[in-house]
This record gives sequence, structure tokens and C-alpha cells, in this order.
Amino acid sequence: MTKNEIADVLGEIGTLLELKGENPFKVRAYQTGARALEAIEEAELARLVAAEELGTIKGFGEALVQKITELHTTGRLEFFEKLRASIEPGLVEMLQIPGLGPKKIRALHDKLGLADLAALTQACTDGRVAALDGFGAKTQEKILAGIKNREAYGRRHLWWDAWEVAEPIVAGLRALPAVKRAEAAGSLRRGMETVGDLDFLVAAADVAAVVEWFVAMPRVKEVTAKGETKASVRFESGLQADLRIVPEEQFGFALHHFTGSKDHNVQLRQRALTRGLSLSEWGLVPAEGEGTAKEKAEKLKGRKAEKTQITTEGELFQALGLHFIPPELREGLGEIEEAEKGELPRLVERADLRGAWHNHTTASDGRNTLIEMTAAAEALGWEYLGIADHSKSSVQAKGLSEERLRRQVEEIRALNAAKKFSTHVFAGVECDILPDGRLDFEEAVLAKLDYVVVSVHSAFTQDEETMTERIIRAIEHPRTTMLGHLTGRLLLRRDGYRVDAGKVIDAAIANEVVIEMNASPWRLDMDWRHWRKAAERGLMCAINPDAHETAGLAHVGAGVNAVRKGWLTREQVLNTRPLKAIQAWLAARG
Ligand code: DGT
Ligand code: CA
Ligand code: CA
Ligand code: ZN
Repeated sequence: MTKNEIADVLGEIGTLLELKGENPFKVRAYQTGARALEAIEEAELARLVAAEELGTIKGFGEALVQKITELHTTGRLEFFEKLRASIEPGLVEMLQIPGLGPKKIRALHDKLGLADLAALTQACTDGRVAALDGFGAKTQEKILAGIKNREAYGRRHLWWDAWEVAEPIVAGLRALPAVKRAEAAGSLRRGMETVGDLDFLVAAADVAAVVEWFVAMPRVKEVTAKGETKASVRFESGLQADLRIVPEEQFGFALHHFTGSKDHNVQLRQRALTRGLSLSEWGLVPAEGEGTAKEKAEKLKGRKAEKTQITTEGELFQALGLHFIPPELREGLGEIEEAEKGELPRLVERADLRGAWHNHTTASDGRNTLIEMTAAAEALGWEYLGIADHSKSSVQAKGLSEERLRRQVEEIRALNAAKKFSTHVFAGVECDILPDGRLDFEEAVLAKLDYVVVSVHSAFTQDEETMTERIIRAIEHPRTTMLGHLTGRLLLRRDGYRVDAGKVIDAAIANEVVIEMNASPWRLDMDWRHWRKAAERGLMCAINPDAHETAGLAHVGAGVNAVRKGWLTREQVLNTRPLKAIQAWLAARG
């Protein structure tokens, strides 16, 4: 296990112990232990474990040393597994409700006997929660809203999480001897920010073997459907997956059909009809005559001579007089019209990226040091890495004071001068936009940096007009380089604050400020639906992972998906430019 994974386990132990009402000192020990662990570099941790010297670190008592060692060497911890099993699952579930920490859950359990969300909902509705010491009507309302949100959001999953499940399944399917082709289709393939369920499509000779493999996958909790050529399962995580197996000659049609979207499919069928053709998941057949599309396709099946020559999506589009439409664009938002006129733009790709700007280190709320982050960027082959830790007003996130920022800049300059890494580090900041639109640092402080990301982290409840003016004022600041996460939304958790995106985009274009695609899988903010129009009008995009640890840098992949859905080309994304061009661009801004 990596140090961050171990820190997660320690943090979770702290939470679970608190939930059990354990001694607060013991709880504290795990929480501070987790923080102390993050401050150690990965290689140093490996050395300390090997030399049995973990105990020399401040904050690591005997119990912690033993647990860290066990996790680091075996990737498991019996103590943790037993602890988790000893707590009612309903209580752990309550932790996901915003505003409910272990202490409050403990109180709800001890004083009202609540052990699951259903009971909690009832108690809120009855007003019993509001009557409890330390709760009140406002808290009760917030809890109820949190439970409702969870129900509304609960059926969908972040694209990133879904992809991590789907990728090995596609690989597993392809490795089966019977399988000729296998793809993940549906919203996952279209790169939607959230995914309802996974859809796998397979062309195979022996269907039974594929179905049996699918229903026996690890972490499958329930087989919800099982037929000759299809199956559906639900994983322990709640995510569901559909499998369909088709004959090889149908694969292109089926892949297109099950990729969707529904709107795109409906429009394409409409187009086929105007050409006297009927399009379905089974094929493309003449529209006239009796019977449904399926019946016609089945009839054709028997007649080998008339068998369609179409085996790929590209051939399908071609048969309908269209250039190829990448899956990300298949949302029924004008892509068919554009594909008729000519070739669609070459969308930006993951391999086009040469760096990114919005990233954190242990100096603020990140979990890896400047050195570790730089090494990770170098390992990705990045030419440059921007460090933008939080500014002083973000107290929760250990925001940097002027003095600490000054020292970080010196550290970054020295790191570049030492040439230890091939990746150049840009010194920036993620500067809070104060409630009135002023920035958190004086101009003289910002002038010492290579660039400035400005973001809203407070006063989320301002009305739309105030919020919009606030952000525009920050955009107009001469030192502002880019705007961070436009709305502050957290997918499946909370909506963003209210802001007039159109006006902010106008201001950004007028002031030559970049807007980021925050690529953190739970943000993907600014939403892809705004990008096509904005970029056409001249807005520049930066795909920023907002990484808080080395593993977070890879999240740019989610950002690439999202901007592809916004039709962006390489030219419209700043971090596709080489280091020299970026340096010149920054220098020209003064
Ligand atoms: P999701 O799972 O909610 O994130 O969204 P999708 O797009 O993956 O939807 P899903 O899993 O229900 O179906 C996969 C694809 O199959 C969908 O994108 C288009 C196609 N499809 C499913 N049902 C229909 C339908 O009733 N009409 C049409 N035209 N296409 C459908
Ligand atoms: Ca789906
Ligand atoms: Ca489905
Ligand atoms: Zn950030």
C-alpha cells in the first residue's frame, strides 16, 4: 500500500473508533498519525519500514507503528477489518450525509436508538432530531435534505469510478478464447460525467462461456438477469452492468446502438428513414414493406447474399452519408448536421497534454510534497507542472500566508535550477476570491508568481447576481491567469453555487483569462455543455487535475473526456502547448 492509502485507512480507523464512542485520545492518535504519514515521502516510508525505524517519527506510537508496517507490507490490516465488521452498516452509511460526523451519529444512536437511514428519516420527519441537544431545526432540515440528495443521486456513479470497474472487465472479456470483439458502450463510452450502469457488448462464437464468465466476476453481489445472449449483474458497490452478445456481423450496429445516446439514436434513425432505410441494433434495412425492423433484419439473416457489408461504426455512418462521429459527441446536439457538412474537428487527446497548472502539495491541503508531485509529473512525461496551493483565507485547507508562499516560490525556483527533474515547475497559487471579488493577496505578492488561479471557496450562498459580479471582478484583476472550478459543484454530492456562466465567459474572453476544466472526477467544472460555444467565441481552456496527491494527476484523463464532449480541439486547450510556448505566453502577459 502507498502512504496515502495507508493514511486513508488510519483516518477511517479514527472515524470508526469515534463512531464507537472510543476514548478521544485514541481517536486523535489515528488522525494525527494519518497527517504525519502524509508528510513523509514514499521512499522514506519504505526505508523506515524496512529498517524498523517508524517509531522514531513524532506521532507514531507502538500501535500505529505495528499497523502501518502491516499495511505497508501486506496491504491488509486485520484490526481494521474486524473493527469495520463490528459496526452497524447503517451507522457507517450515515457518515455520507453532509453535516453528520461520528459524534452526531453516536448521539442519534444512543439517544434515539437510530441505526439506519430509514429510521433517521422518520425521526427527522417527526421532529425528534431537532429536539436533541446540539441539533436544532436547521440541522434536522439539512440532514433530511442530505438524505433526499443521496436518494436522487444514489443511482448514478462517477465516470472515473465506473471506468476503473469497466476497464479490467473489457480486458477480461477480450482474453476469453470465444470472444472476437468486446467494448464498453453506453454513457461510459460517451464520457458522461456520471454513469447509470455499464453496458458491455461482445461478439463471440460461444455465448454460454461468456455469460458464465460475466456472472462469476469478482465482487458481483447479485445476478439480476441471465439469458442465452445477455446478462445483468449488480456489484457490491451498487453499480450494475449489462452484457449483450451479438453475432460478429452485427457488432458495428449493436455497438452504435448501445453507445447511444438515445437522442442521437433517434435522430440517426430519422435520417435513415428519409433515405428509405430502417436503422436498428440489428442492422440497416429497406424501410418499405411489412413488419418491424427486427423482423426484416431476421429475414435478411437467412439470405447470405443480401447480408450487409457494414461491420464497423465508421461504415454505418458512411452508409448514411456521414463522417465518423466520435462517441463523446453523440448527444443529439447537432453532431449529425456537422458530420454531414464535413469532417468533425479533431478532438483533443490525452496524449496531447504536456502539463497542468492547478495542483496542491503538503504546503496546503495536498498529500504529497513538491518533490513527489514533480517526480510524478516527470513519470507522466509532462514538460511542466504548475503548483497552486491555497491562499491564506482558506484556513481549513492550511492556506499559505504571504511568507509561506514566498518560501515556496524560492523552493520551486531552486528545484528548477537544480535540474533534478526534466519537468519544469511553475510557481502559482490558487488564490481565494473574497466575498466582494477582491483577491486574497496584494498585487505585489501575486506579481512574484508565474501565474494565478482564482477560485471561490467561501460565501457559496450569495445570490446569482452578487456571485457573478464577484467572479467577474476577480477575472478583471490584472494578475489573474485562470479561473478555477466555475461553480464549485461536487457531482452526486452538491450542486454548484448560482452563477451566470454566460457573463463570466464573456468577461474571461474580454480579459484573456483562461477558464479551467477542473478534471477532478467529482467536479468536471466548467460543465462540458458550455464549452463548445465558449471556445468558438475565443475562450481558452486549461485542463487542470486539481491534484491533491500524485495519483490525482492522472485525473486529467477525466478532464479530456469532458472537454471532448465540449468539442474542444488541441488548439483550444492551453496545456497542449510546449513549455517554451507557455513561458512566452506567460511572459507576454507581464
Ligand atoms: P446511463 O446508463 O443512464 O448512464 O446512460 P446510457 O446512455 O448508458 O443508457 P442505457 O444504459 O439505458 O442504454 C445504453 C444505450 O442503449 C443508450 O445510450 C441508447 C441505447 N438505448 C437504450 N434504450 C433505448 C431506447 O429506448 N431507445 C433508443 N433509441 N436507444 C436506447
Ligand atoms: Ca448505461
Ligand atoms: Ca444499460
Ligand atoms: Zn484546488
